[in-house]
Amino acid sequence: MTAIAYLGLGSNQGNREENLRQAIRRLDALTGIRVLRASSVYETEPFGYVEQAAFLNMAVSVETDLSPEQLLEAALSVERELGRIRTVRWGPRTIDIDLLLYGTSCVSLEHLVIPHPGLSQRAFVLVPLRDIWEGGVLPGHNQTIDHYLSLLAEDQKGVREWGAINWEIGSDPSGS
Ligand code: PH2
Ligand code: MG
Ligand code: MG
Repeated sequence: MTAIAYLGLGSNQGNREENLRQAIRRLDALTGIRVLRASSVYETEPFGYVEQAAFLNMAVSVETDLSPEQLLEAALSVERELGRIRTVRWGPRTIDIDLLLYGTSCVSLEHLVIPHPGLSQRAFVLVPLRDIWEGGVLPGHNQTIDHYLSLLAEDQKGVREWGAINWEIGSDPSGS
């Protein structure tokens, strides 16, 4: 059984663009994960803990044979490979990979909730997701992305289109 899942990526430390690019390439290289589409990249004001640098945020869709828990573990392994060190909650990070959606499934475990519980309140997640999400209606909530975005009209001003990442193309001296 394969599923289509959506991941949210964010970086506000180091070479933010390269961190996103490496994260996508490494996810795609893992057995059982194939990256399908990548959203535009957005530069976003920090949310929650505001005394930190601006983020680059984006979303990707993947086709996966992994279970939700295996996919979460895969995302955390890529975070670790890219040198993420967890200090302040919601604080600066080289890379954050969040599991946003897994097909039309709802998951409610202590360490994993899908759809991602912050999704509907965060313009920096919703705006990139809107670029690539085919589903349209949030599982378990029956609301559209546009509905949530209409409630966040003000917050969207902190989300500016920044560019695109060519994660499939280009030479990579480290060979990864
Ligand atoms: N991630 C957080 C906390 N705050 N703010 C922005 N703009 N983008 C993020 O990805 C982000 C954040 C915790 O995961
Ligand atoms: Mg996050
Ligand atoms: Mg996270």
